[in-house]
Amino acid sequence: MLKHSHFRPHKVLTTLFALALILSLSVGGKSAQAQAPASDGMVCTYGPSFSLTSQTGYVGTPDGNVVFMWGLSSGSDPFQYPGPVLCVNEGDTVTVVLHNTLNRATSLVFPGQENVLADGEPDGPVFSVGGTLLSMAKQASAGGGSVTYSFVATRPGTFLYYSGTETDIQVPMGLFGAIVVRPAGHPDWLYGDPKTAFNPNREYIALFSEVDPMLSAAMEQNRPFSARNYHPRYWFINGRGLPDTLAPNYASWLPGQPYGALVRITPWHETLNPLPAAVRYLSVGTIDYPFHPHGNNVRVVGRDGNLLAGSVDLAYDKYSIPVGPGQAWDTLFTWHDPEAYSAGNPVPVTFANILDMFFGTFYSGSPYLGTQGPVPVGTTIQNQCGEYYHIAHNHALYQLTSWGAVMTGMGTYTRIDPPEGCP
Ligand SMILES: [Cu+2]
Repeated sequence: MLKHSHFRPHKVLTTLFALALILSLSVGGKSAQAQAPASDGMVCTYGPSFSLTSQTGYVGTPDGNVVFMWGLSSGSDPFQYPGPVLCVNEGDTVTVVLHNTLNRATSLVFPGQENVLADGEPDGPVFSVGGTLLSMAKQASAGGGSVTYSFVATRPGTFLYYSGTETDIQVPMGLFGAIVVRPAGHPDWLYGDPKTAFNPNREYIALFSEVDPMLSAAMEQNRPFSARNYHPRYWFINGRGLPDTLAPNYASWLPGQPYGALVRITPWHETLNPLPAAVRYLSVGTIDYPFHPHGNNVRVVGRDGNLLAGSVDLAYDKYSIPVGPGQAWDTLFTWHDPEAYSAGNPVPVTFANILDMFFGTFYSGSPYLGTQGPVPVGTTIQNQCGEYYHIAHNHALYQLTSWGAVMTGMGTYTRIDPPEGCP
């Protein structure tokens, strides 16, 4: 049903794509809620001192399954997957106290951070007396152990933290999260360069992960699991699969999966909306995820804590964002409305009779941004003000499934609001 087009689609195509996707979503019986402004966007847990507690819990998947997982929560918060987004400023001395309630030792590593200390001593790999590698970092022992890690956040960017113990088990089981380091004095820049400025009301994160339910079952039942049998069946953004990715942050029906993944944007306008959105892409998966905001480019301005600039600006526009394991891509996202179609400047095609059309729950009833039109009686409509919805997804289409359920998994929407905003 989803026909792919690798050029910037005409707005009519945009609308039709959205319709096709809405059609596919509406058969899932699990429709997502429309978004209120405060309910989307990156959720920061502010530091620079953090307390993370490892614990067990369950996540819901789009095929109706419930999967046992591990997760890291802030302080005494209940189980969540993934861990909190730790937001700090460049130059901060960051401390993370890990409290371990699991029945096995665990630890945390902070790739991209230098001179990490564990309980005040330089951190590093831990070996047994016989020389076997036990962990990449000092461990918090099973059933109540703790370790205090600290480092100075010397460079802006987007980073990961994750378990340094049994990483082939503990990372896919959920012991990971993101760290956002904001440039000193400029919280609304991605890096210490004005070219990376973004609209602070339009800041997003897309943390990609995957889950093998057989690994989860083995851990729940305390059975051994061989990494050679690893076979992921679920692919997530911020811990949720489509259509749950569209639901608000802290949706009550997703208690262990607090973070949504809807990217909300307003068309570029010289005075009303001159700044782009920021989208920070990260992955803890095992292979590349060729993600794209379907039909739109992003501007890649940084990778793994490195501003793409030297003596010249090295930022570039990119259609597919193939986020590899452990990588971070810092991007700016702008949406243009070049044709400015409206009732007074109509789309030059003939529309089908209303009886020959299928209306998904997010369609406004009009092809014009900011306009709501008639939909057949009885149609459920979640469109709020004539906004558009447009797919953004992993282009490896088997990863746009949930154990075979198509058009779920690693996908979300871009929501395009009218320039005057949405009441
Ligand atoms: Cu696509």
